[in-house]
Parts: sequence; structure tokens; C-alpha cells
Amino acid sequence: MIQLFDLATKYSEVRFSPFCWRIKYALAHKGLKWDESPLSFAEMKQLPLPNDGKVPVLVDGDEVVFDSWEIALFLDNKYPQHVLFDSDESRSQSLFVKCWTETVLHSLISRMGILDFLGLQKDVDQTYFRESREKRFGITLEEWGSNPEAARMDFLKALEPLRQTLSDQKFVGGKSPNFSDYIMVGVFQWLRCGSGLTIFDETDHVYAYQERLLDLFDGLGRSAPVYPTATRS
Ligand SMILES: N[C@@H](CCC(=O)N[C@@H](CS)C(=O)NCC(=O)O)C(=O)O
Repeated sequence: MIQLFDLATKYSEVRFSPFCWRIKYALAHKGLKWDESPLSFAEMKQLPLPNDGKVPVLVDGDEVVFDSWEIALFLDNKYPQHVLFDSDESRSQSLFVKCWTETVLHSLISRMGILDFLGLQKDVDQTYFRESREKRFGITLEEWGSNPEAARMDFLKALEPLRQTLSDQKFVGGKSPNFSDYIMVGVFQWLRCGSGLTIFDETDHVYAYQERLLDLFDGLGRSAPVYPTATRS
């Protein structure tokens, strides 16, 4: 069975890593089953080798693959059924979606939800999470997350190219989803599972798109427990 190393939180069932959600959808897209091994930040040294100290890491037999993009390429190569990228062009376009989300959307998400993400960390991870993120942002987490509503407005504005695309087609991949859509699932699940925030107006095309993605694969995303309604383990 494929093993997926994911990010643990203080709630045994809550998983909010955007990079890991990409891979869960990619595996489901291919009809593959997997076991999840959640690790907290303090436990990353238990990751199989090779790794870059981050999740996701995927173990398939004696092969170990790290980095969500590399894992997607590996899966398409090893399991050619139900491709994630149906051409070189679609892979190149997904690379753009990956870079756009990571450079534009992810920092807005962290400005919206950083204090919830901190609250999700196990006690043992609190100091590491705070220190590593404060070093990255150059200010305290409280300062970084001081205006979540302004960040939400910026986030909704940044989604405009996606919104316009979705007025013409159901998925970024066109009529059916491809890896670009699973990159977007990561964005949505990070917020849905990792924070108590309401982001979208229900009339927004992006909201309807999120709902479509949550319904895929028997509600894989929708059935995931969310913070802060989960019970601490
Ligand atoms: N480029 C990597 C990024 C993975 C990543 O940043 N994962 C986070 C969890 S969402 C992590 O493991 N961080 C470890 C740390 O910050 O120490 C990928 O796409 O897989």
C-alpha cells in the first residue's frame, strides 16, 4: 500500500497541509489507495530518506518521493491511467498554477489564518512554528495576521483570473479536473480544515467551484474534519 506522510495537528483527524491535499486528490484521481502517516513538525526527522524535511513524502514499495510536484510527476509516470497531465502543455500550465498559488495566494492565506494555524499546532510545535514563521515574515505572527479581513479582500481579488476562467468552464483542467485543480484544492482545504474563517459569498463562481471539488471522489475533501469544531485528541 502507498504510504503518504502528512502534516499532523493537535487534532488527530485534522489535516490542513495544502501540499498534502494536492497529493490525496492526485491519488484518488488515479483510483489508488493509500495509508496516511501524520507527523508533526517536531517529528519530521522520522521521514524516510530522501526528504527535504517537509511533507508530503510518498513511499511506494522501495521508492521514496518528496515534494508535491515531483510526486505528481512520479504518479503519472508510474500509473499512467487517469493522467494528471494529459500533455506537456497541460503540465506546463499546471506549473504556472503551482507558482501562482505559492507566490500570490499562499501568503494571503497565511495573513488570514495564521493565528488559527498556530492554534492547531501541538504544544511541542508551538515555539518552532512561531519562530520559523516570524523569521520568514520579519514581524510577529500577531502583526502578520492583524487584519484578516483586508487579506480576505486581497485574496478574493487575486482569484479574479480563476473566477473569470470558471465562468466559461467547470475546472481549470477544462471539462474535467486535472492536477491544476488539485493544487486549488490544497488552497481551499488549507483554509477550510485549518481555520474557522468563512471566505466566500455563495454566489461567487469560485465558491461553486470549491463545492464541485469537495464533492469529487465521494466527498474526499468535504468529509475531512475541520478546525475548530474538531475534538482535541
Ligand atoms: N515544496 C514542497 C513544500 C512542502 C511544505 O512546505 N510542506 C510543509 C507543510 S504544509 C512542511 O512540511 N513544512 C515543514 C517546516 O516548515 O518545517 C512541496 O510542494 O511538497
